[in-house]
Amino acid sequence: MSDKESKPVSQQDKDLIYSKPQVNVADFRFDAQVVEVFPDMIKRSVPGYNTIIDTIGNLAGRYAKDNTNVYDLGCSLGAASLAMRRSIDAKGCKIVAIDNSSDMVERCKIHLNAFKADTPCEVKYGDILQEPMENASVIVLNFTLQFIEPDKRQQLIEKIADALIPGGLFILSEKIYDNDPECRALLNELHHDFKRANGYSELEIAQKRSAIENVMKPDVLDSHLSRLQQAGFSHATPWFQCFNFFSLVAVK
Ligand code: GEK
Repeated sequence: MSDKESKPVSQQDKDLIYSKPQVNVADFRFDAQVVEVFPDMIKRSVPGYNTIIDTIGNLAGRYAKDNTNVYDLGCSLGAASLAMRRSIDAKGCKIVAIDNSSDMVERCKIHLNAFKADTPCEVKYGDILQEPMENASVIVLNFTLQFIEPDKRQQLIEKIADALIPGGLFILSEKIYDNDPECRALLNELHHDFKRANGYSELEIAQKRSAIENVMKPDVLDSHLSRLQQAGFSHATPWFQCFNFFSLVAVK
């Protein structure tokens, strides 16, 4: 294991990926360079990220049932899996964390193996559209759906609904797009102020925006709610929103 791999998350590198001018800003990818700075990047870019991770842990403690699976879809470095593993006390429960970036998966395994826990966690390299899911009491999709092709999103939500046991919990967090141009501009400005306050320069904000715009396609809140309804979730409510970032819970 290299020095970098053994560093605690809190001491990992600062995100400087877009700090120098780039002639052509390439589309954003979850590659080795991003893995190095990911904990810093996501905390300084997503308002409420720590609150959302802590609450995912709390919710998993409440909803995880004995002898079921808990899925973390698009797990990145496993922050949600770690939070859930800390609070699940159901017996015979297993966490399955899946990501289609091999760099993320390798580092995620190191993070999860750094702590001992009673609940096993399997980290899998794979596409969440293809990987099997079954007998789930909790499924987490924390800022991942926005990276799935829009025409595959309904099919994924239906797959999640099918995999959940009755009473099972789905947690969905996303950046959202406001249809109203005035509100959209305001929420974007507030988000950019948040990034400025966290030390990102105008250049970093602008270059990251152009890197991500072809890759991440946010939906309006109503699309999320109607997808869930169509997939048969009987209860759904947003529990968190800060600017254009929100998280909801849905119960099957
Ligand atoms: C967290 N949930 O820290 N199959 C599997 N993984 C995918 C797919 C796919 N089809 N598409 C994208 N990903 C994490 C944060 S980040 C969000 C999630 C962000 C993965 C992708 O490789 C990346 O690791 C993750 O989804 C999205 O709680 O960085 O804004």
